Formats: sequence, structure tokens, C-alpha cells
Amino acid sequence: MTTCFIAIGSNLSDPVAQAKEAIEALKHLPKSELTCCSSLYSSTPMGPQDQPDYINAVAQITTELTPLELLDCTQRIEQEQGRVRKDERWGPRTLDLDIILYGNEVIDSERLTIPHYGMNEREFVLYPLLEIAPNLQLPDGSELKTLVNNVARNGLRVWLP
Ligand code: PH2
Ligand code: MG
Ligand code: MG
Repeated sequence: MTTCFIAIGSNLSDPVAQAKEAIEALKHLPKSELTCCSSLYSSTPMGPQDQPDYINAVAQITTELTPLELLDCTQRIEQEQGRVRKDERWGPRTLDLDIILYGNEVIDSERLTIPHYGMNEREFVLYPLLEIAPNLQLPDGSELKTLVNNVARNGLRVWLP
């Protein structure tokens, strides 16, 4: 059984509802258990600025799925929630589920790069992750707390209803 972290992001079609629906879907992953989820956060867009703010969160699961099986599942959830793949880099989306960590594994394959290549610079990944796993060490031995110290919040705040 492996502990994994999945980053959730949405900025289209009622992002709060999209994030909550994604969390519900993660509860029903096969061979897995959702063990923890961060608060929902509101964040300013990274990338093109002419897009709505994002809702972000990070979920922790334990799973018997392989990394690629888990990727198939998260991509299916993205599709079920109306994800349309576009060419624009970092453009708006109804739902983005990124596997950011899969235990202590380092994976560099055609479909999957783990740890997620951008996580160390992204406040909307690091702060929610810190909320649920404050003592986490990354596969390269770096401390999450240290990484977070080097990344500004950039407007990131806990989303309150
Ligand atoms: N995801 C992106 C591009 N930009 N900005 C924020 N604030 N949050 C995201 O999740 C995000 C983004 C592409 O995955
Ligand atoms: Mg992403
Ligand atoms: Mg993605």
C-alpha cells in the first residue's frame, strides 16, 4: 500500500463544486482510501492572467493501484467532470487532478513524471500539502517545510463559504 498526494485544481464551471465533486470521486477510487484532504484554497492563476482565479486543494490517499492505474482513474474523473484538453499551456480547466507524489517513488515515463515537475514552485500545491502533511520529506530528502519557506503565498488563501 502506498501513500499518494493528488493536487486538485479548477477555475471553470463553479470551481468550488468541481473540487468537492472531485473529492467525492476520489473517495470511490478502486483499491484505495481517501485518508485526508486539505481545505479548499482560492489562488491567483499561474500562467495566462486573463482567466478566473482557481480553487485548489490537495488530497492524500493510500492505494494498491499502480501509478499508471491511478493516472487512468484520475484522468477518467477529469473527463467525467467535463475536462476538454486544449493546446493553451496553463489555460483554464473545469478540473485538473495531478498526482504529485506516489510514496517515495521517482518516475519519469512518457505519461507520468513524479514528483510533479512544478510542485516545488507552486504555492497552490505546497501550502495545501503542508496543511495535511507538515512533516513530509520528498523523495530527494528535502523537507516540505523548507520548500514552503522559499515560495510566497501570492494571494493564496483558504476559501471560506
Ligand atoms: N493550474 C494550472 C495553470 N495555472 N494556477 C493556479 N492558481 N492553480 C492551478 O491549479 C493552476 C494554475 C495548470 O495545471
Ligand atoms: Mg496541473
Ligand atoms: Mg494536470
